[in-house]
Amino acid sequence: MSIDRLTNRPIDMPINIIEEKVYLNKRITPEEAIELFYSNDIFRLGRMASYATEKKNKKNVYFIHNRHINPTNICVNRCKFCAFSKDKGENGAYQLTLGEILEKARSAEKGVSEFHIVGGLHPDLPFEFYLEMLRALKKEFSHIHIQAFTAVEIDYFSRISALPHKETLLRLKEAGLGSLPGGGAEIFQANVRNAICEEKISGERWLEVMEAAHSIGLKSNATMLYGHIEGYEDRVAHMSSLRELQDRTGGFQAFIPLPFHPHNTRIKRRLKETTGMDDLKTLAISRIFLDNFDHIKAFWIMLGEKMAQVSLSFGVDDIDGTVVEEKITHAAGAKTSEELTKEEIINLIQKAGKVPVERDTLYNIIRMYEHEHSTV
Ligand code: V47
Ligand code: SF4
Repeated sequence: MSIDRLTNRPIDMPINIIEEKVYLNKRITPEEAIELFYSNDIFRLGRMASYATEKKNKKNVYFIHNRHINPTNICVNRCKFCAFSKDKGENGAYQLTLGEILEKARSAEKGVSEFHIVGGLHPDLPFEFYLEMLRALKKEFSHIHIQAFTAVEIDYFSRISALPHKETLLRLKEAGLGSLPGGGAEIFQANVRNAICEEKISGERWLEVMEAAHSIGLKSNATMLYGHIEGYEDRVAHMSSLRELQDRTGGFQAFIPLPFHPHNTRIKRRLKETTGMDDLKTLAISRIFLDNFDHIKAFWIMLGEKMAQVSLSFGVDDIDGTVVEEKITHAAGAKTSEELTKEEIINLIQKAGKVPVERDTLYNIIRMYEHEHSTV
């Protein structure tokens, strides 16, 4: 057994064995994924991840013309890592009326194809409010896809309406819900989850909601919040649960690792932001490990534009979208802007040597920018 010079860790599984499996299109095991996390051979990880993504997506990098709307930051959960949420009545707490939500939707640029809507678990708003919101948005913007409500919100709606998950989702779908975003997943492992968000539904329940959504034809994404108190083993266990569910349902579209932003949060153990090395490793390993996910997304708002651009050489094939207004990460100290124009996104992708592809929420191609070159 040899010793890794950088980490001083025994190497009992040389990377070239894992590498061989990747290039033979074989699934890697959780143990092998953990081994990759302990490696600092970032170029090797990038080559493997690029191989894995190009097999699925060629040189295409997807983005969407979207607008985020957060109807309320009032939340009964108050997760320790969340700087966005407030108690009712607290300074800075807000709750948009239906009219204000519609105003935000009306302010969206021409060409927007998706509204991305997530918010806190409000103590008093009835389930009917959310159904009404979907109906009103669909009535005025029938052509715009609504991707809304994390699995955590869906479970909350099911509790306040006393309906099973599937019935809750069916009613939302009937009112206009098009798909689910991937939030609320955090880290599924109970010891970590209890330490950072003890009021939140368990990892098992998050997966049950997604299974119910997939069973009625609603696609979804899946996230992982990393860089707080979890270890590499927790990240891999989290991704293993997602890979297992995806084998059964095929309903996940993109996996989105979200780097923890520590400012104004109640997680004191780690006040530093994630490093570039950790961000690239996590994205690359997720691409290699989640062989049944079509897309790995770098949410540029959280990663920063430059890191998101570099990640396109580390397995990422989706860079999210125009966003316009972002409250969750900015409450926790994000320094990125809240909006990128389509032109700026196209430029980032082209300058990384990839082909920008504007997509809709379900990855139907709206336009490819194969032959255009910007000057910046
Ligand atoms: O679930 C909260 C995360 C998520 C912090 O599906 C934080 O396409 C970092 O899920 N530092 C909500 N992250 C956002 C989300 C999302 C974003 C963009 C695209 C999609 C998609 C989904 O934000 C939460 C939580 O994991 N979050 N606080 C923080 N301090
Ligand atoms: Fe509420 Fe979501 Fe923030 Fe947790 S992460 S406190 S559930 S808004």
